[in-house]
Amino acid sequence: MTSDTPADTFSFTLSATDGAARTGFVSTPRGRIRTPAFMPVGTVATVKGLYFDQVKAAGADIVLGNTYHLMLRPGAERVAKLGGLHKFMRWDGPILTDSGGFQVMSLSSLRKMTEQGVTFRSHVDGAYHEMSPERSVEIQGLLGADIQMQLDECVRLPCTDEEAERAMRLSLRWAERSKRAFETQPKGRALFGIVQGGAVPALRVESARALADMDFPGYSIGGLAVGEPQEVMLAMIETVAPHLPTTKPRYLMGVGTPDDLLESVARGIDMFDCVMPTRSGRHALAFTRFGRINLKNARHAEDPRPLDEESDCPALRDYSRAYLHHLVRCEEMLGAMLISWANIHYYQQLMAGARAAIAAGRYADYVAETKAGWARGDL
Ligand code: PRF
Repeated sequence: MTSDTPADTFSFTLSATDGAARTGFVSTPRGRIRTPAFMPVGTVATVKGLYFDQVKAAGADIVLGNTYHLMLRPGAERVAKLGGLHKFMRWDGPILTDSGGFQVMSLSSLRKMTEQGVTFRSHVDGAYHEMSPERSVEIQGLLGADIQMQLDECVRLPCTDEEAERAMRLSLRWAERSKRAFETQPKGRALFGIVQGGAVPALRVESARALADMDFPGYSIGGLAVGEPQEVMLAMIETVAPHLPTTKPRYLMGVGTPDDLLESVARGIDMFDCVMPTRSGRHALAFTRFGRINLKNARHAEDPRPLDEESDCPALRDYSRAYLHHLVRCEEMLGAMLISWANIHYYQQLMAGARAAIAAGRYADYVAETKAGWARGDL
């Protein structure tokens, strides 16, 4: 097989490690995902404010979709009838879908969790819905997702040890059921198990080991970045990573800031997703080599400089800060679009730099240099 022949199976190849940091690629029938990877979030079949051409040109190999949102609108059966999510939204690379467990927790009202699954009221129209591990996998299959997530229960932190243990054990039972439900899907797709266990190291270890025994093609770490300080999140990653097989990708769900990404890569994480670059883009906050720049701020009103004149992204290179500030002040949609584009590009650059640095055995230097750039600012 030559390097550009699509794989017909799902696999993970490590090319280099540097301390606990790893670089390599995930192969799927729809293409390769270079790791460490940042996956832009396309909740309702759109990375908000960007064309998929821009997402791809920024360097993203994979995007994320959400079972919860897409089951409510436009509905999984409808997407399947229209030829699947890739065709529907015109993205031909790999797609990862989240299972819905986390979104039910954060968005719906009147949730009821039972052994069977979760019933909830839609945040869109208040209608009642049911989701079981089997139905979540069925929906992800109808969407045609290349990488799918088991249904899990994520609890906010802080929580009691009892609560963390109950949700972790339920998630393990749901992992088994999800895996069985996934068996009928086409070859080349992958289902990941999700580590839970709150901020309790023993529960995290037990969860990781039990999932590793079930032999998933990849492992997600859930239940973090849900209210705890960064140091707790990083400590949990350090606790969990040694219990996951080194030969499988590790995905830290819903994380994070550029700093979270660098620190998590240093502890062995391969994949990330987060709404932060696009959500912040809609709130006028740009992530750059020089740190965060809030374009609402009046100090930008007469600044003719672009966000980063050395970037190869037009959003960073070609538009003045004064113009971006003006668009934001006028609440013009182009402002949100340009800043979201700049942020997606910056996140991809950050991961490209991490991959190169790990391959060169200089990841610690890369982290130090990148953070020095944020601290120095651009003034
Ligand atoms: N579980 C699932 N999706 C998630 C999370 C989780 O715990 C998180 C937590 N950061 C984000 N997205 N299924």
